[in-house]
Amino acid sequence: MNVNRERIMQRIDAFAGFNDNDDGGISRFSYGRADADARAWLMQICRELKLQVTVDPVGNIRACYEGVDSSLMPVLVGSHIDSVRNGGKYDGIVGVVGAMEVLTVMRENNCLPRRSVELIIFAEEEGSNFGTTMVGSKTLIGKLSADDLRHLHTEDKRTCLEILEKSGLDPGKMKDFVLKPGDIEAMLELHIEQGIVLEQEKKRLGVVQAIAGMTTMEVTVCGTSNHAGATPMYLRNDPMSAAAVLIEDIEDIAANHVLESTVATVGSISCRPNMPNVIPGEVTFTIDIRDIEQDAIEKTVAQITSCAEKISQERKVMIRFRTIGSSKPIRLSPRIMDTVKRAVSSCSDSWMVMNSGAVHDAAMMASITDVGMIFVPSVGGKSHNPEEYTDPSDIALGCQALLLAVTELCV
Ligand code: HGY
Ligand code: MN
Ligand code: MN
Repeated sequence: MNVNRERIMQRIDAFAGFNDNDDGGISRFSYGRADADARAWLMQICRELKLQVTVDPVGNIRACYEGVDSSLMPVLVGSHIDSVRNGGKYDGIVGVVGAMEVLTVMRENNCLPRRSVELIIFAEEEGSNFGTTMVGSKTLIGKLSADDLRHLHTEDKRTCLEILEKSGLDPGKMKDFVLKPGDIEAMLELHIEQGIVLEQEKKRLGVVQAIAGMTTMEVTVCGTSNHAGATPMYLRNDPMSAAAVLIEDIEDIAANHVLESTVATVGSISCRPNMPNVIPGEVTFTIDIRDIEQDAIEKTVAQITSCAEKISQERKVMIRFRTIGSSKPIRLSPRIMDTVKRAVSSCSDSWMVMNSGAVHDAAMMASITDVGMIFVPSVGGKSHNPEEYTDPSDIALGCQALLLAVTELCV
């Protein structure tokens, strides 16, 4: 059986058409208009493939290709369709279209797998609405409860519950959908690497062995708001300058004082009252800390908070931290890695075993089943921006490897 490269690229381009943005990149937040249109289009194709489509109370989609023996647990294959703001057209979508292609080819060949194969689309993987990544998969495995969702809100204070209910979803019913160990045979996710390793190593496919963990924190620096012109420098408790010093320390800690694999990013910042002629009263920013080793993440947090204490005393500002979300690093299942290695080696000898610096829903699903991931190269290592690009021949190769891996697991 072979995947159809032209159909794969047509579907990737079709998803790019579902976009709430008109300035170059893709913005398709879960529960938004473009997301709703993309989901409707995807579910239509699933119905045409005679798959049984279900949407759970937080918006995860599952489309089942019935297996012969219903007593066997299914194999899941999929990814996410939501995006960051002004992102690229391949993040998540390559895995979704890859999974669609697997089920399409199976249907075209009248496959009768022993186990059912389910396409799965996770809602709110990017966390673009609420700042917490992987909300769909975290609720699916019971890591987030309906009650936890009550505390999630958008920048303009719309609550997660409000947004889900507006989309016709009822997260209170999620407990009937939570998956536990033994419910699923395995899960596979094809994804763009979003880094530069495959390109540097001149490899076309990656077999993922570990996925980084992450801690996302919100930092609030409180000082004294005052007149920008009449307040002499020696009389200021300026939270913006204090934040600037701390942000520089954050970069230095991650770059030089933990592990080579440690990364930390200040990706969003705001201040109040946010006026050119007013010394701010308060500055708030986020830190996204990641590593393959959990103790490196904890060490980074500890060093950042001790720098903050020093700055707080020297500059007479108050600095407080709030953890917005976290996920531990995971090692992927050796059993599934072997399946993936067999699949990729049948497609090409240009492959390597590697880590993922990005987080993925597969990392959440690893707590209830064995997971495997296949990477395809990101040109220039670019992702989460409109220049994100992967060569169609690499995408088709990744889809072919995914087809072979799924076939091995479900027959
Ligand atoms: O942030 C990430 O690693 C993923 O793209 N959500
Ligand atoms: Mn992704
Ligand atoms: Mn992403």
